[in-house]
Amino acid sequence: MQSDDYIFIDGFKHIRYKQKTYSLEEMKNRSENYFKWIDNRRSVREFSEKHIPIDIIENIIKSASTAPSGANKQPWTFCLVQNKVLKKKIRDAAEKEERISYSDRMSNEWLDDLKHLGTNENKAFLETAPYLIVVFKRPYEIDFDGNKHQNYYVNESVGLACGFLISAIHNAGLVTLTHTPSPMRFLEKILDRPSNERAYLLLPIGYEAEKTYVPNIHRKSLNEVMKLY
Ligand code: IYR
Repeated sequence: MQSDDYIFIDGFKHIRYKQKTYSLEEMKNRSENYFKWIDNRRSVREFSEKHIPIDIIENIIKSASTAPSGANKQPWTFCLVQNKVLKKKIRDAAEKEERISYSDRMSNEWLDDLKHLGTNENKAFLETAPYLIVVFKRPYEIDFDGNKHQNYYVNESVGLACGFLISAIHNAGLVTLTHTPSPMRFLEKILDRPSNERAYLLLPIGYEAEKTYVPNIHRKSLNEVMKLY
């Protein structure tokens, strides 16, 4: 019996893969519909406290963790915070840093650039959202003997995983925003993370608040973002 389900390359098993394909008409519809769907995603800063079953969030995190990564090292950890005491600790620490950032660390040009978004040092969403996902990058792994092993393209890999995460959140009909309190090392301490993890991004996740408004901003046109050669 011969099978072409798999082959070996340099002693490593490679399994047969076939991407699902569509007719050109279906491709046109699917690509257009996907664009319309994802173009509808917005960063939301006001959350409802409404509970969300954890298995939904677990599916979302599993989706994020399918992102490509350097040498398939998957150099990320998603800390899912639902504990109210921890959420308050994170909010207090984030607001402490943000107060300093808004008053001293950010340049006037930066503050001007943010004005139309209406952000400030108040981060109530860190307590109101039913869950926070704190994404950590892992620049290296530590083996059982304590030896360090570098990961590759760590920022790119974790950035891609966060993109997948945001898309999975939108797909579930939930909202999020990419929050980057700076510096954000307090997250490593509060969540007691191992020495090879660095806080990368903080995302509250939940339903939007009853009546939510978002800034009236627009995407760049295709002409601005694409150059055909
Ligand atoms: N980290 C701050 C400031 C901030 C910075 C950028 I760049 C934004 O796009 C939005 C906000 C905050 O979260 O408020």
